[in-house]
Amino acid sequence: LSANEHRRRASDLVARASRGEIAAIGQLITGLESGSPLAKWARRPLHERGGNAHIVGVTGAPGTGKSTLVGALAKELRARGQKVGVIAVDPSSSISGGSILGDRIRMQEHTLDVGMFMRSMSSRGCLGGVSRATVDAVAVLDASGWDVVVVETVGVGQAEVEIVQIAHTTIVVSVPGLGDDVQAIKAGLLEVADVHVVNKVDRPDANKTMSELLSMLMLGGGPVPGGWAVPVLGTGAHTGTGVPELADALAEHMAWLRNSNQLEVRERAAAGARVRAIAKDLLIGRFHDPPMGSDLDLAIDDVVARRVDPHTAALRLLELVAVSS
Ligand SMILES: Nc1nc2c(ncn2[C@@H]2O[C@H](COP(=O)(O)OP(=O)(O)OP(=O)(O)O)[C@@H](O)[C@H]2O)c(=O)[nH]1
Ligand SMILES: [Mg+2]
Repeated sequence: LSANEHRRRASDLVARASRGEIAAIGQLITGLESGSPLAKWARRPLHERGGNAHIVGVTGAPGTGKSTLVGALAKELRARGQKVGVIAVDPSSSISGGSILGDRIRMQEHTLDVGMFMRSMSSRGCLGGVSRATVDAVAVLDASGWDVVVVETVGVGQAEVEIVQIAHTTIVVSVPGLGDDVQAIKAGLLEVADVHVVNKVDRPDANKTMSELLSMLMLGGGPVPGGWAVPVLGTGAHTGTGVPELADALAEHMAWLRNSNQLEVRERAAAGARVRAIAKDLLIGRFHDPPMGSDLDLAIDDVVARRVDPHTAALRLLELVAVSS
C-alpha cells in the first residue's frame, strides 16, 4: 500500500474508534502493540484527538485488591455517566497467570456495556518495562472519547513508576497490617500517590494503617497552601464500601489540577517522559546487533584496536545518528 492509502485507512480506523466502535479500538491497540504500518500511521490522528481523558494510575503491592477496586470504581463512574476504559498491565512473570485469568473473568461482567472497555496487556518484552504498548493503548482510548482511563499496574519496580508519569492521578493501594504501608514506602510509592487507598477495610487494623499513612504523609511536611492534600481513603472493594468517596476524590483532584498550573506541569512531564522513552527505544534498537561495516561496527573496531576511546566513539556515533535520521 502507498503511504497515502495507509494514512487514509489509519484515519478511517481512528474515526471509527472515536464513534465508539470497540472492534476498531481493539484493532488499533493490537496494531500499535505489534508495530503494524497501519497503526503507525494512526499515531498522529490519535495524538491530535487526545487530551480529554482523565488518566488514572492504580498501583500497589500484589494482591492488595487493585483489580477488584478498579472494577468497583469503574461501575461507580459508569453510574455517574462516564465512559470508562481500563487497562490492566500484567507483569511478565508466570506467577501472574492466575491473576490475569481472574481479571479476564471479572472483565466479562462489563462486556455488554458499550461505555466500558477493559483489556489486559502483558508487560513482557517491552523495552523500558510496561510503557510503550500501555501508553499507546491509553492514547487510543483517550482519542476515542473515553472520559476516564484507568491503568492498573503492580507496584513493584521502575516500570510502574513510568506509568505514574503519564497519569493525571495516581492511586496507591495498600491493605491493613502486614506492614504494607512500609512496603509502599520501600517501593517509592508513598510520594507518587495523589490518593492513598487502604483497601480491605473489613480487616482488623484498617484504621491504624490509615492513620499511620496519614502521619507518614505529615512527616513529609503536609500540603503547602493551595497544594493538594493527599487523602487517605478506606475501601472495601468487594462490597463497594468507600468507592463513591474515591470517585469524588478523583474528580476533586482533576479539578485541583485544572485550577492550578499543575495540569500543564503534568502534561509537560508526561510528554517529556514519552519522547525520552521513545528516543531511547529507537536508539537502542538502532545500535542493537550492528551489521558488519555499520558505523557502530567500525566504532567497535576502533575501540578494540585502542585507536578511539569508548566515550569518544559513543559521542561520534550519536552525531552520526543525528545526521542520518
Ligand atoms: N477481605 C477483602 N478482600 C478483598 C477486598 N478487595 C479484594 N479482595 C480480595 O483480595 C484478593 C486479591 O484481589 P485482586 O483484585 O485480584 O488484587 P490485585 O491487587 O489486583 O492483585 P494482582 O493484580 O495479582 O496484584 C481477591 O481474593 C479479592 O477477592 C476487600 O475489600 N476485602
Ligand atoms: Mg490485579
